[in-house]
Amino acid sequence: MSTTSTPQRPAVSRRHFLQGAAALGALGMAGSSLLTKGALAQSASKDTISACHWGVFRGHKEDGRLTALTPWEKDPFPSPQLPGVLDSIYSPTRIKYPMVRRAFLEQGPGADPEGRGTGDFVRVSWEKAIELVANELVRVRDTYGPTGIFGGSYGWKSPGKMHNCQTLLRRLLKLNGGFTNSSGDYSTGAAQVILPYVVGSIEVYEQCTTWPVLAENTELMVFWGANPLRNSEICWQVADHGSFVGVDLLKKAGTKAICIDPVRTETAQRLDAEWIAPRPQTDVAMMLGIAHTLYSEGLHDQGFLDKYTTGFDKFLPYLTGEVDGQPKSAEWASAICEIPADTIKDLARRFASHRTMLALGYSTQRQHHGEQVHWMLITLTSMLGQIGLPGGGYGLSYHYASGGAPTHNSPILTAMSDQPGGGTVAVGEPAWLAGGGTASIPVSRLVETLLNPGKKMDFNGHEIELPTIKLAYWVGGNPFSHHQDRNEMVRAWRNLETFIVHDFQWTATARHADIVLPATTSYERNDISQVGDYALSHIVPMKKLIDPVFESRTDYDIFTAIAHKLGKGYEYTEGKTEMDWIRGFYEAAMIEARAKGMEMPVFDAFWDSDEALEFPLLDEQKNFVRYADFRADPLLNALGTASGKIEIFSRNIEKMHYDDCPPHPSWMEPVERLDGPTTRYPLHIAANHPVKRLHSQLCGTSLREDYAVKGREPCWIHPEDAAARGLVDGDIVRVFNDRGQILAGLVVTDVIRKGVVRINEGGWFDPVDPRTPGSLCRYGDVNNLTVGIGTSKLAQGNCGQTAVAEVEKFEGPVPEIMVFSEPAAQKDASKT
Ligand SMILES: Nc1nc2c(c(=O)[nH]1)N[C@H]1C(S)=C(S)[C@@H](COP(=O)(O)OP(=O)(O)OC[C@H]3O[C@@H](n4cnc5c(=O)[nH]c(N)nc54)[C@H](O)[C@@H]3O)O[C@H]1N2
Ligand SMILES: Nc1nc2c(c(=O)[nH]1)N[C@H]1C(S)=C(S)[C@@H](COP(=O)(O)OP(=O)(O)OC[C@H]3O[C@@H](n4cnc5c(=O)[nH]c(N)nc54)[C@H](O)[C@@H]3O)O[C@H]1N2
Ligand SMILES: [Mo]
Repeated sequence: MSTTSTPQRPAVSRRHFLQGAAALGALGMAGSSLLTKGALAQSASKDTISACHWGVFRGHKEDGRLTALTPWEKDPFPSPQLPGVLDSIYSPTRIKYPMVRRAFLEQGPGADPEGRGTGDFVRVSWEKAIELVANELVRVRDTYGPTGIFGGSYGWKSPGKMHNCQTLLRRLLKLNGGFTNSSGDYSTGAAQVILPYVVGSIEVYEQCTTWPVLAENTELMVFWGANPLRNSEICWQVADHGSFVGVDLLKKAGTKAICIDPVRTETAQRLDAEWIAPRPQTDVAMMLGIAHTLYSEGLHDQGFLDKYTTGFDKFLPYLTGEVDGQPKSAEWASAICEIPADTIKDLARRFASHRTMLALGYSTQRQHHGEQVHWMLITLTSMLGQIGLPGGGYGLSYHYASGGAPTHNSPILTAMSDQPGGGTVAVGEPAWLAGGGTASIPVSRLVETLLNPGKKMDFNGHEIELPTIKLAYWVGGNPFSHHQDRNEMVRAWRNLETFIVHDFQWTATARHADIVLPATTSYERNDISQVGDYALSHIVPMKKLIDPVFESRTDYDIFTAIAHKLGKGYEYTEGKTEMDWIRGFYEAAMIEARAKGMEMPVFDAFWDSDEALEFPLLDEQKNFVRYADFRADPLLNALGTASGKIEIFSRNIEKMHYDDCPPHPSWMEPVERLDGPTTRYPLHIAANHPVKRLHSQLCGTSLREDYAVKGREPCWIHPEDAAARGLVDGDIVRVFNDRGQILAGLVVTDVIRKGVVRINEGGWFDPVDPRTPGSLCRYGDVNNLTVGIGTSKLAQGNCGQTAVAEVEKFEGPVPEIMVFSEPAAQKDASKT
């Protein structure tokens, strides 16, 4: 069984961190105090500070009820989603009480699994709920072994070092003897597995050359499927919105921008970028066409390739067509991506003749054969030879969590370990990396596992045996939103005997659970975090703003109660309260700060100040250039690859002999794509990340009124595609393929490429008949349409951006949406 895991969101690489520390000493900042007495006194009258993925804010309370969230004074671009955050606390979709599915309660585990999602719940007491959960954890462990329990529980749980519900879950499951874990994530599942072979690190979450350096040096900024002005609205920790500042710097500098994307994005519009819209999923072909032009016109940098890379000689016969008779010329690429050959050649010449930064997003690897795109981009930029120069090369996180916002010189807050008795651990090295589970599967292969227990699966050079899973326990994630091929998933879920969920929202996942436990939001408990995944500019108190609403409890309290029931209460808590843990994380940071020559205020002063604690920004970090050190000395600063260089050909991958992941970047047809050779439907579905949501979060709030069309999830379509189908703006349409069907509300717009429709991920799944897989989704969950296969045998990532479908006008009576209210049976159910 492979235990390969990859960290989800490392903040800064260790190397940068040490550089920062050294620089600080040089600046003679030793002993400087970070929070003055004046600053503490001044803030006494302000509303309470708190924070979440969307940023720092202050909560205003009247009569015990939160009435407003005001953006933090220091947030340069506060998120327009904040009103939705407030609404999520009190919305009709809030889970109020512990609930159990009636068939499960009356007939036991595994009863009537087809009835999941029908909303037939019974309200139970907390005591009863805790007992049911504890009994199930013991029963399934004793019957099937610990791997019968799935605790992978992926998703965007709230930030906060204390109430990390996934750590809390794994801590409990470890005390119960173990569990099946998951590795990787849905964001960069393909790239994070292949890039260690190419550049020696997962790279996708590494800091990029900073925005100020770009503004000063970059002549051509290419946003390749990358949209900072939407995707950096949030962070995995607390959003700093530094990418918005960065894009403004480019705007002021007048930097020329190109957007390669089926959508003319917010970023493209803000920068008046040239818009190039290839067929989705054909980017590798287009990059090959550019690379071929560079080579055939002698524009490539052979010196860079010789000094800093290996394997170009093995890739070249593929590029020129020597091995397969097909030169990967601009003309060849044009036939695949539908961008004129002249445009492709022109791009090659402009890239080579300017200081060019290629910013690549994640969507292009969330596709069948998604491993190839990042590899090919790095190959292309290696040929351009600008990697490590100020403003040149490539960046893989300019669009994400404000990558490129300069990193402040701060200590890293520790967090609770998922190893009972393990104390605290450094963030960026999650405990589940070291501890793992008893077994582990690639995160997006759960449905495959449920359908094929015992099957052998290829994964990253290993063969893993898929475990038999009978109980899934989900906290802080929404698999009935995030996973692909919803109907296959609904069928697979029937193999579970028990499904337990904590959430504060009646998501489709909660609706499909057997036991639902109401968690608090972050705003009903205390916690602590850092601002900016890359910026790390402040340590911020995430203060409790109101008491828990209805019967909700913190995940920590819920798990503590279960641990007590299992006779492991003390092991679980180590005798510590919420505030004990938070104080501990802060005080560990104090020690680290002191070692770096900075004096942080004592915890009580920090906590009572209602302020975020700011850390200094050093010139060296402000002017950070990715790979400058590697470029300066490739021997001393060798990469973590087998050769220490960028690998355009990988012997390690070659040894795996995978038919769907060759040893150098290659164009391979995905299972389906727009105008593909075997594709049965005429429109590509771009399942992008939503503007006014975080995935499915806030879909149940008043924010929906800003974007829903006749109450449905919007479906953007090009005017010509609409006209060809007799459709007009505002129509309710049915979008369908062989896998599923959804309703959506039509938005006719020319900011989308012809042949592509856009339906954002995260719309709540609302099947007309939950007992019948394939039933119409009334609201518009796009994952009814996407494919459920893995990207390749190498990474087994998800393919959330692989889907084709057809759109037609919906005829007949429009079904009422049910998913934004409580499950009906709740109201008349009596307490047991
Ligand atoms: N087709 C397609 N599918 C996709 C994508 C795509 O691009 N296209 N994107 C993929 C990507 S990149 C991702 S990251 C995933 C996102 O998938 P998820 O992260 O699963 O999506 P969220 O909607 O953020 O779900 C988080 C859930 O956790 C709950 N929650 C938050 N805080 C807490 C807490 O403290 N305690 C408890 N108990 N619950 C809490 C929220 O209410 C919410 O229901 O989706 C993936 N799916
Ligand atoms: N507001 C908001 N921000 C978010 C999130 C959110 O839910 N809401 N989610 C966060 C998370 S978890 C993640 S992982 C990141 C995701 O970051 P990404 O995966 O980069 O985001 P996407 O929106 O899926 O896609 C980015 C762009 O790629 C384009 N695109 C799609 N397919 C193709 C293609 O085949 N080729 C090309 N060239 N372009 C294509 C899309 O049109 C879109 O403009 O975003 C994060 N930021
Ligand atoms: Mo993600």
